[in-house]
Amino acid sequence: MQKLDIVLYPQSGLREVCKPVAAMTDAIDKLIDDMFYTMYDAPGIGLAAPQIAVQQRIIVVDVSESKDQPLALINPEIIRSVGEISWEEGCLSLPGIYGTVRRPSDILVRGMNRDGKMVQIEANELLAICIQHEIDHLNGKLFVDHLSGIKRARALQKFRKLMEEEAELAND
Ligand code: K1U
Ligand code: ZN
Repeated sequence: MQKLDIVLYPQSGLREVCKPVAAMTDAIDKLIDDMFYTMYDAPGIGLAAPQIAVQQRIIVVDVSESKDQPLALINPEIIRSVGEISWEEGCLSLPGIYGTVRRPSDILVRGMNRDGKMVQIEANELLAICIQHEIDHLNGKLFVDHLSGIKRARALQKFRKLMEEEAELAND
């Protein structure tokens, strides 16, 4: 398995709408293995293909504490959503930045699993939040886009500052 580089904001690939996967292949299966490896290593609870510079509709998530409940979905679609939940989200493409996002708390999501079978999954709380966060990535959307104008501006300003500081440290 291979650890892949994670694309950071403001790279333009994070703002693209990803293409549906036509069919499950060995190459997609390997990509999913690499995505899980990269996600667990980061560490994160989710990862979407555009975060590793692949503009295809693939997500992986595992919100379990024991890190033994991997879920990969290809061409995921939310077909029902109800309720409301607020959660402080982070993003591997905006490391060091957090913000409270309000989303539906309960969702029904449909997609293909890595065996090529169509599945429907009921998700709530953190799993529902994480799946929605990852599907947003497939549509070129980031969690900061859910924040109010001022909070979004502050979060992005903080991220630019963090990146500048990191670049300065690397040059020392
Ligand atoms: O898609 C991503 O950028 C991954 C992101 C997913 C996510 C986090 C929080 C709410 C919704 C979606 C992350 O995994 S950020 C890292 C993180 O949240 C975490 C890392 C280690 C342990 C627990 C959480
Ligand atoms: Zn993210």
